[in-house]
Amino acid sequence: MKAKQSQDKPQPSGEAPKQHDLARATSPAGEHLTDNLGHAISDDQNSLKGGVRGPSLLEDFLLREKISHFDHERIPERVVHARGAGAHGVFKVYDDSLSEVTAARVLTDPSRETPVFVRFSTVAGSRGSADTARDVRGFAVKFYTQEGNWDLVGNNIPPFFIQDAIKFPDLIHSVKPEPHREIPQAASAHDTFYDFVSLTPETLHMLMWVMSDRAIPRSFANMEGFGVHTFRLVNAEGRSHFVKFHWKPLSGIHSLVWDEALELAGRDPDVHRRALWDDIERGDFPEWELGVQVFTEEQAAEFDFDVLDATKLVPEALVPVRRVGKMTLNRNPDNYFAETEQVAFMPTNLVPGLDFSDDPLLQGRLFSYLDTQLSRLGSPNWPELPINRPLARVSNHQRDGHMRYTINPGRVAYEPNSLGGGRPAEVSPQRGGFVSYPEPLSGVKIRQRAESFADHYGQAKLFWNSMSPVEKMHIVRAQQFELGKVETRDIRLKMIEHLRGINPVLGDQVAAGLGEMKLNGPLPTDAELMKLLEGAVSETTAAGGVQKDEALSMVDHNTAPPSVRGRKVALLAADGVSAEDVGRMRTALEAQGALAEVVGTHLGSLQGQGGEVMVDKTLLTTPSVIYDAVYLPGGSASLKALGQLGDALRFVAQAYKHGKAVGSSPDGLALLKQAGVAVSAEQGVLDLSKQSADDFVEALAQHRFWNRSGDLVPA
Ligand code: HDD
Repeated sequence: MKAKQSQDKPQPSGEAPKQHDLARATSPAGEHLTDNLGHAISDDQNSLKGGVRGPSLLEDFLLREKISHFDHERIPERVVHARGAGAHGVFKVYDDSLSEVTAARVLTDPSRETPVFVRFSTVAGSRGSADTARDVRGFAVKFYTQEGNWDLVGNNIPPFFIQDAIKFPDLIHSVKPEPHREIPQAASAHDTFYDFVSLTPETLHMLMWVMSDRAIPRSFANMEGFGVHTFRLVNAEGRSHFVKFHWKPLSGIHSLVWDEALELAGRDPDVHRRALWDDIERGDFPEWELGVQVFTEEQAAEFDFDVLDATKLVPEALVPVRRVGKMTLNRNPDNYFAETEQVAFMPTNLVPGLDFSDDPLLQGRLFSYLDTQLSRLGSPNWPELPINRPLARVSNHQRDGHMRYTINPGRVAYEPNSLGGGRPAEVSPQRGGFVSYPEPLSGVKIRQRAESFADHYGQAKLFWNSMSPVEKMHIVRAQQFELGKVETRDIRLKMIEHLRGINPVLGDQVAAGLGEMKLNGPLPTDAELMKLLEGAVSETTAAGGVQKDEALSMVDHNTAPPSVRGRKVALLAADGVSAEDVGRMRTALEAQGALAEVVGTHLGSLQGQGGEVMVDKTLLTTPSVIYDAVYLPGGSASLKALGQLGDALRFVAQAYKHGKAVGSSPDGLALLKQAGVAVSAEQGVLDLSKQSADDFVEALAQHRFWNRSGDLVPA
């Protein structure tokens, strides 16, 4: 069983080297309770007192040790990306075809299986904030290669907000809760963020992404990942190519709708971390293909945008993505703090065959990550922590510091030395010593933005053009929501002008929602708005002549063929449900890799028609927003009982309003009607007396039905 892998440790080192390495530091519960120095404890219930009702004694070393350790068990949370979830896995390249452009063995040796640890995160919220906030997601991958660690510290959005690292503290201060009253948590919808954005138009391209459904992913497994910056690949002859890294999810890119995201923030704020954990425990391992866009400096010089500008992407229509390998996440951490919290990523972690570019945002990051680990983890010895230590041997003359764990024997801690036999010695580039790419440089010392970074609207237009009507509608609604929360009118007005600069219809519709433009009649409904936006396109600039890039849309294009892999379906049931129908639908769904859960009126088992039916969740604890579709299995007593429950009616109505597939046995049609849901196969509402369970599975694979009439959300 694949899922079992999680518990079976330690693994033999040849099979799972990092797992074996971590097992050396893992301490399962022992037989006897002891203090931190191994003294056995006979009573852990009572402190030592002078008389049973008397004061505690200072002498009580057990009390003092326990309380004192507790007092110090928190470390500072990350200044950004504080909330995250991690998993172990492996990466393998498909073949050696990249060896023409890089000497990195991790990218060229198909016989290698490189262990990885991945941490997904939101950016703005604190550790305890909700998973579904509208925000960028961090997508950080640590490859434990034989040549040392390589960290690809990316996001789920390919451009970045700013061009120069010197603006990063300003950007983050603007989006974090406002400092005088610490409001709002994990939200960009407030004055300081839009004040900064409105005065910093280089943010506009990424703002469009953050207003799109990309910023409310369905799950981590349904997100793309991007290295963002242009990096270098360097081959064995020392020749350099530029590269952009991509992660393409094999279960496709899918998002929530905003109303779902808001409800989930209350109903299950851990929804993403829980899904990652559950998928791995079940053996349904999330997978991504690594993609590369490789291009030469000469090609880059021809583009009408600068590849060193992190607010720009390289359209896939201009340089196609080659899928070169696969990453599989197959093991949950054993301890959140020791692994997910203490893991430390740094863009400076590189291996020979890779190098940086001169992107000024990347250049600043090269300083920031090492620096932040010192205050977060408290000592320069953090690379010795099990989750951070490389599989490659560490040997140098760095010594001492807080919590030094390694014991370096001998009298020599300097280089050059003769007393230590000259060891450890430098390694020549031919034998794997890292050399920086000898990029020719010349220039004057200057604080100035390059002219080639000046276009801030061109790629925002490309993104806008590339959206399907429903995706455009969601951007308009998101911007109406966000700016609707901005209290300073002047900031709202500035933002409307920026949005008009991207597309006049976009700007006008947002303006109308904010009461800054009068329309002839009421505000358009979602369906009307989609019609209006269909032809709303803008002439792009700084996009290599590309007007529309299908790869940017989640609806027009996806990273994997439509499938139901990992989708979750609720089967609503009460006593009297048809056990046969439940079994039939479960079989059809599971055959295609989807998951069926019986959501019942109570826990335990239901007295079903034809046998007992076990309940997975109840209507009280589980809302429709946890699921991708809902099915009403047969059994007239069951459906009659459900029809009298507000929770059940709401469940169905809400799934419908969120555009999800709805299926019903003939017995359930009355309940559908009661919930205001009309049967229509094209609109994903299936009557299973006319259609098969497989048709329902196919509808589920379409993910959402945007063709339903009227406003879809809120339910
Ligand atoms: Fe950053 C964390 C991604 C720009 C400074 N960043 C952090 C994490 C991710 C990113 C995924 C969380 C890693 C983890 O899970 O532990 N950051 C990015 C991307 C950027 C970016 C894709 C732009 C392309 N970051 C950026 C800049 C700076 C930083 C310009 C500073 C100059 N980032 C940090 C940091 C963090 C961090 C303060 C906080 C915690 C940490 O590093 O380890 O150093």
